[in-house]
Amino acid sequence: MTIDYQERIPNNVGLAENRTLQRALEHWQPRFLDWWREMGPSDFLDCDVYLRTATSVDAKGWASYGTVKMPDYRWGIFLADAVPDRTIGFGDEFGKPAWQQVPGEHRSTLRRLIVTQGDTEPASVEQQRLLGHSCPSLYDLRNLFQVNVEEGRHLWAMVYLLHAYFGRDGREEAEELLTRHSGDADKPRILGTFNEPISDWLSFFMFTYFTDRDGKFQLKSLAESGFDPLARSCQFMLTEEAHHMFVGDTGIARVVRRTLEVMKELGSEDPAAVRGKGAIDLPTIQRYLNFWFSSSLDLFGAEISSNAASYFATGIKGRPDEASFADHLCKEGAMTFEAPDGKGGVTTDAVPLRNAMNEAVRSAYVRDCEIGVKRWNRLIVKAGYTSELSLPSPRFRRGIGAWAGRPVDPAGNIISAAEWQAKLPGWIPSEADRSFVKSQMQRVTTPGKMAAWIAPPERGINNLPLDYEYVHLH
Ligand code: BYC
Repeated sequence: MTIDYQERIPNNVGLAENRTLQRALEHWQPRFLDWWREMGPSDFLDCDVYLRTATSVDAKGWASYGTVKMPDYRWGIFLADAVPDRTIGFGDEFGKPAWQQVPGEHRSTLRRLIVTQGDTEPASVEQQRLLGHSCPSLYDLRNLFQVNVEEGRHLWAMVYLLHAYFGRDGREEAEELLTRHSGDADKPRILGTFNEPISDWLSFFMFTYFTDRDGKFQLKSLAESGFDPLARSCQFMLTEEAHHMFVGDTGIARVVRRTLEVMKELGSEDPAAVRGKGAIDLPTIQRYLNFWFSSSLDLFGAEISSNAASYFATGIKGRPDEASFADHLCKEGAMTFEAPDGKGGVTTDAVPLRNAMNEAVRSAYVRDCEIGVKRWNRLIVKAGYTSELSLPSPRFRRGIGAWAGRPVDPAGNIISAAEWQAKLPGWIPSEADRSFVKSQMQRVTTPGKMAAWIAPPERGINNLPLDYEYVHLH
């Protein structure tokens, strides 16, 4: 379905036919723009950026590329096409018609999930707002801004649902989404990872690889929802999310490639020598990986969750690709997982499937994360080295669930609290690591040129050459 760009708020939801809703959203729009100017990419409002914008929601033809100033980006409301006679695909409501309105009994749960999802979107823009000042290339700067404007649109997607389906409470929640801020001591963002600072590009690539991938799994789960407008919103958001993970995956690969080049030039793997040449040594990359992977694991919630069981039972939130499972009821059976036994050992818990949904989705996420790690390791092997990057154990540095606050090393061994305290600084980026990485973040804005710590990408955007001026800075 083509999107109407003549409207003040581009949309494919027939906004013009619902004057009350249109007025409410037009009232929210200037607040969003104020937020963007204040909390979005700082000092780049006047730049011309080569961005893609959605023009239709079908899989092939949705992206149109052109030069835009970010505040003029056409943020809008786009739902994937409706599936005629769609039914709920899981839980106790299996086979019943999907809901076109919010069932009264699920109102507060759905609102809460939509708010939680919506909260992450502006949070990530806030986290990344200063990165433009230290971009390693114009290509990367453009990708950062593409990610930012699309996260802004994802916020629009959730705000539309709040306004259209949740009355006054929904409008109030939409306002609140612009008043909580990432890292704010008084009004932080809802989920932990979205309050972590992203003050260098290595963190940005880790975040887009690991945290946006949580986004993929959560959006896929919500795309199965019995609440059809939520399912269709998330379906379309997923097409945009794919590029964000690409930015992370290729970004980390390029950092690794550059490091390997420098190691070869030097004939040494010595981290200090690698740093001396302006590249980021592999152990530092591993520490950043440990930090963002462990933080992102918490975003799936606890292993045993009555919330998750009830989302599934009631048809509110399913599993990614629900159709690929044989059993959509999950009334029987259990999932086993290991938890600390409280005496320094490990015990195996069997949890009814519905209560273990968070863990099932987290396990699929871990498998997905491993794909990139294998790819980066292939680069290392190809360059003739034996070191490896690896995902730390999912027990490591957890803040949510059975392993929360437990002293566990990256290999998954339970250790003493004292050993944990002493060794943690070597497992995640230390202050010295962060200040070294930050010191390398020198802004490079000559078209086609890259900072010393990152290799060029394999190709440009939309078949344009690498030295295309993706952002015109004036
Ligand atoms: N931090 O039963 P439990 C994305 C809370 S990312 C703080 O274990 P549940 C994006 C939880 O809220 C995807 N609190 O968890 C990526 C609950 O609180 P209450 C975002 C946390 O409810 C990059 C309590 O702990 N989307 O899109 O089964 C850039 C115990 O709850 C955390 C969603 O998250 C945490 N990490 O599952 C831009 C989807 N984890 O009720 C965007 C919507 C748990 O005791 N959210 N808690 O006060 C959900 O589906 C669920 O809320 C969660 C938690 C999966 C997050």
